[in-house]
Amino acid sequence: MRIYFAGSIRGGRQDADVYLQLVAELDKYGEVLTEHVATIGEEELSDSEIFVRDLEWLTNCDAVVAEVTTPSLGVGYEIGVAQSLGIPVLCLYRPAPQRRLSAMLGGNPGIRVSEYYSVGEAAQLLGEWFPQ
Ligand code: 6IA
Repeated sequence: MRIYFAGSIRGGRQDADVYLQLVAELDKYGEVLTEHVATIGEEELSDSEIFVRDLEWLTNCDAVVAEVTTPSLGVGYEIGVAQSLGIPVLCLYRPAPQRRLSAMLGGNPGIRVSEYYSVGEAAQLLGEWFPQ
């Protein structure tokens, strides 16, 4: 199982710690193609090299797991591409009083959006979503 993990980079890194823990969970289900989303430091790649590399991974993955609590243009784009290719998408979202998830995800019947409040809960959701 090749898993594309999507999480905010330029949209804001406040959930980077959560991404790290989710990637550790995802490792149980297959190969995580995009571990750098959790660990990212400065990369030497240009934006166009990043785009080409990530699109290559995205178009060749078996499943997309996106952490969508921190809004990110890149993550939204990746979800749209995956959906149009028929790749299963699971979005993980932590609700909070001061934010609302985009209707493009929350109202989208073609993807799964699951709410969670702790990484333990997210781990359980992943266990239910991935085929045994
Ligand atoms: O719009 P965002 O930057 O928040 O988009 C984040 C999403 O786009 C992630 O799920 C990644 O798959 C992809 N992405 C965006 N920027 C990069 C990147 N930048 N490296 C890898 N994937 C990326 C490297 C530069 C960084 C050191 C700031």
